[in-house]
Amino acid sequence: MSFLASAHATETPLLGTTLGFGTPFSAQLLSRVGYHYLMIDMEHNPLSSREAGLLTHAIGAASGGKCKALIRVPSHGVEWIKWALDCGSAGILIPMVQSAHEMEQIVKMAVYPPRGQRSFGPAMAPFASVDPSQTVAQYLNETSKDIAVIPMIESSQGLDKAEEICAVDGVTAVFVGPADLRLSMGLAGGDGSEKVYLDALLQLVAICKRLGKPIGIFAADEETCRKRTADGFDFILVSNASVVRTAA
Ligand code: 3PY
Ligand code: MG
Repeated sequence: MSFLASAHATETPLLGTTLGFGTPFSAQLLSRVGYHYLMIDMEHNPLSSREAGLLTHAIGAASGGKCKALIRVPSHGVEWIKWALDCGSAGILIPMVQSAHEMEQIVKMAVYPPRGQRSFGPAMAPFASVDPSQTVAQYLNETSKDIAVIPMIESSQGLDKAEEICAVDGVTAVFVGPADLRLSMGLAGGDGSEKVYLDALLQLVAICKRLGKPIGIFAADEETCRKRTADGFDFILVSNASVVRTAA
């Protein structure tokens, strides 16, 4: 069971923020301020897989495993999914998933047989663990079964197909990309109070509650974070830029 399952069982969402810098020091610092997870964002930052691996290991070591590393891959390509998982991350976010068929393909790449076709080679993965005795065999037989595979619903098309996408066996949680979702609905900005948008969010929350899967979303500031908590989101990703802006 992925670490996000605990979020689903409580009223208080798990909180995380994004990491877009390749410096392990920023990962170490942020992993100790109380976030439940950090999202290493390879989609909107030119981070290499090597950097994502170093950041993943830095987060685990600096937080003693309390803070989990999720990696947002830049596309659905098998190489990104393989590298993001092989470095030992606790899960992957996959942008712009728009059909159950796409999701089935992603699960195949992310999960070992018999369910999927993930290729074997997690030599780096045990080093993401805080347990120094963790072996590749343990990773294969235990840890890899708890990995979070998280499609992002962030388009009108994804919204239309959300029920089928979220229901795919192997999807452990779901994440909403509000900015892209709004763009595809003809709306500007990362948040808003238009009925069509709020209805879409509640529809996605209802689907995930029905399926028993945690659902997360971006929130640019504290007020949005509170609104999305009230809407029933289980994990929230606070934008790092807004944290820095608030602090400045
Ligand atoms: C979205 O809101 O669409 C995002 O993916 C933000 O990076
Ligand atoms: Mg997006």
